[in-house]
Amino acid sequence: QGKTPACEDNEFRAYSHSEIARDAATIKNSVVMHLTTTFLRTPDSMDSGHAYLASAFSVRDRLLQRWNLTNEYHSNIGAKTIYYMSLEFLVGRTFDNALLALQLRDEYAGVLGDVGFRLEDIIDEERDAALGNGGLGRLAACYVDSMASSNYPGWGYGLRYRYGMFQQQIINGYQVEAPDCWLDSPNPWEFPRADVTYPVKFYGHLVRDPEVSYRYKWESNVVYDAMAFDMPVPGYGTENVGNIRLWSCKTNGLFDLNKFNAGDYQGATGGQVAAQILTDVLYPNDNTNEGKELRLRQEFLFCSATLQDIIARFKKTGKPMTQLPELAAIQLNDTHPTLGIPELMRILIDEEGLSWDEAWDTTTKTFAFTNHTVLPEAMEKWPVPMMDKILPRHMGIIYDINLFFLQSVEERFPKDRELLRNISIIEESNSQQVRMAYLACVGSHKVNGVAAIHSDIIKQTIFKDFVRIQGEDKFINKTNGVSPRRWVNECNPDMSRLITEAVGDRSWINDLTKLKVLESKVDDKEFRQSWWEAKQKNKARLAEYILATTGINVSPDALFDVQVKRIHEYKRQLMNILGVIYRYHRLKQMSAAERTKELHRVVVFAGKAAAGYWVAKQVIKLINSVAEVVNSDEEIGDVLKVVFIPDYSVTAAEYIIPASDISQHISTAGTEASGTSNMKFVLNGGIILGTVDGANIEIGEEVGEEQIFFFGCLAHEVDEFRHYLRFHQPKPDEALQAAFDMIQSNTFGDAHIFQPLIDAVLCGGDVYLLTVDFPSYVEAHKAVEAAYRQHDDWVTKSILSVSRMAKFSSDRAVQEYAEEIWNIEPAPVGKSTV
Ligand code: GPK
Repeated sequence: QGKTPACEDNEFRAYSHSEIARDAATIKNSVVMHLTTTFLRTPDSMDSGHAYLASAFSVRDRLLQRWNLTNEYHSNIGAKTIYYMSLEFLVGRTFDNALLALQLRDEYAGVLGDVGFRLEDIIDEERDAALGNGGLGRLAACYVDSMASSNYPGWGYGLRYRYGMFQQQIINGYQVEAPDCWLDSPNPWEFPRADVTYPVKFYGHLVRDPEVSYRYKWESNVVYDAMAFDMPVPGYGTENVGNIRLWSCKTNGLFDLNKFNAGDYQGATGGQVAAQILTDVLYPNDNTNEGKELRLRQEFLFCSATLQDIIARFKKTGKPMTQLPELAAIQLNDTHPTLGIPELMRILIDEEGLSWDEAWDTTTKTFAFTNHTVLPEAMEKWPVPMMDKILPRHMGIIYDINLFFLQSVEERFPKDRELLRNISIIEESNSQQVRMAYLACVGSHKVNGVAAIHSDIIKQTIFKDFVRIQGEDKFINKTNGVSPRRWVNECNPDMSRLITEAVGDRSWINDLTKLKVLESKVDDKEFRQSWWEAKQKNKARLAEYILATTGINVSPDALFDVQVKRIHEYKRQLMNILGVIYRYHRLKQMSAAERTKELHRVVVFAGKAAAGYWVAKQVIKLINSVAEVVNSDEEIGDVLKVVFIPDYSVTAAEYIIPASDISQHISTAGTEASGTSNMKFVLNGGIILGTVDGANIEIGEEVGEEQIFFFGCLAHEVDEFRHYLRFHQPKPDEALQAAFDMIQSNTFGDAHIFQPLIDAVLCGGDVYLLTVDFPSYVEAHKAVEAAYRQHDDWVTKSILSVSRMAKFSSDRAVQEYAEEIWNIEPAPVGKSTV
């Protein structure tokens, strides 16, 4: 109504389909146009910031054009689409990634070079999109990258947080959090969609349908508008462009003009403030559930807007709602988006008029669920009274889902009260709680873990009874993967050039099985030399980065020993720094002559602690205190350096990972679901020092035991050790005791501040088994050192490892999901460009 009809002009259509020319003059023209008309600057007043923005907008033009063509094509052929729902997308930067995908990097470097800018400096002007905490959020970003590059019609759905992952400052050795105001400067990589806006309701009351007992009308006057912002996701070597659609709370309609006119200015904007906060901040929790009411409302805003959008798109086909699973597959990235299940039920029953059984069948065929952790503190549970107040209709639907589920179980296992209590979606504790993992499991047709060991563990623990009831086939494994575009080609140009030479072309970037040819290069002297030099160059680049961010000078000739990830007790950064302290202790005992024989080592840490995680923050303080003492000890010099790089991010990882010789993945066995940086390190020619946990195990299987350093107790031994340590005093070995002694004698400042860390081991039952694993950890380090001294063998390990890493591409992972869970096929737009 009131809108012009679709365009009948074929010239218009032809223009929209003809690809923008790729020559230097066209690029230059487009950059200048954006500089002058999008940013109101002249070439004479162009600084590197505006050079970035103008270039980025000109690249974005190309992406948006392809975005349109991709969506037009997919809707024309009626392609089934995968919707990846995730509260986190840890995207990082886009400019370089897009230039590589479009294969226009050299062209842009040339054009910018003509006006006196280095492409590397321009790339550095971009801020990370840090809408995630760690592995889970980065996995989501890698998966949409793979969907686009493998031509699967796929969208990510998430929230457009105004403040992403906080910026970490280190002040006096402590972490201090500052807001990440990433949207303060223009963001070329999002496209606002004012016309894609949905109302999302909260609170209110229910009116029962007079005819159908389970159908309700939900009435409330608390309604917020969620507006879409689209982030194009360039596919590499294809014309497909994917999309991440992020919701932002729109507040204009909530301005209270009457209150304003009456002089109540604060009251006038109160409603706006209440709404906006819903999409203001990313909760900085990794592997922990905070259980805050605002978080629940955030999750619902996300789920409701997303489901409304998916259904609106489906309804354009005119097909009956029961056919939704034929055109849409929805993947739940952990339990955070689980409210999508009752929200779809509500829409289908209350608004679309389906029967309960039709709605349930449609819902369970549409949803699938990925679990990412077994840590009890991470399990999402919401108090029933809270859910009932905020989402009365959904609470009712969850009760009914639970009732029907328990009835069906009761039929098959009559009188097993304990079984019913164990599997109930409602936990009958003092105050009732909704167990989101159980709801996600019951409402999905497939449940998967993220590495083989993890998928086994969830079948034996949290989902044990569900396996018995719903059958083995529902519970499967999908080992994680990482994008070779960002995590090799983009972050490691020198090694990538070598691989391209060995393979003969760039096809490996979309097909890591091609890495196999590296195996034939392992004895090629020249190749080996270049391989080593590429690593040394990456180490020199990291040394510069370390100097710039910490002021510490490190030598690229040392062994680079890296642990970068969220700070968490289960990841055991504490064990690492205790190992460093023990090393320092030994070095101090040696004569100067003995010390000259020691292998030089740079120990690098980086990672953020959740703002409220006190123990993790003390670990950061301890690392920085040790660094300060060790680095200024003239006796030690370059033999040992300790570095904590502040503000770990995707971009920091792109500097750090290609420069590592050895990286540590040392979680207590059975606690790290998969890990994904382990894959990135090995793909960049680094070697792992790790426990028999998560994807370390499968990496070891692929690269061979010569190429990985394992230590520590095994997952099936953990319970027994923990049980023992609950009743017996843990006994640190001499090495660990020496480290404790050094701390307690105030070597690293006032020992009192670190005593709680020691107490957690000696008096708190040593839950993460430091006393158990420390001796083998020290031995493993010795083995690493001996191996690194055999320079030639080390290069062999590095090349062989990379050649055997095909399995850990996110392309392989996404293909498995597509075939075994989503039932969806690639739909390439136009021709391949590789
Ligand atoms: C798991 F439960 C969670 C979480 O809240 N955040 C998060 O990043 C991680 N994860 C696991 O800890 C990793 O082992 C895993 O590789 C990653 O998710 C992706 O699956």
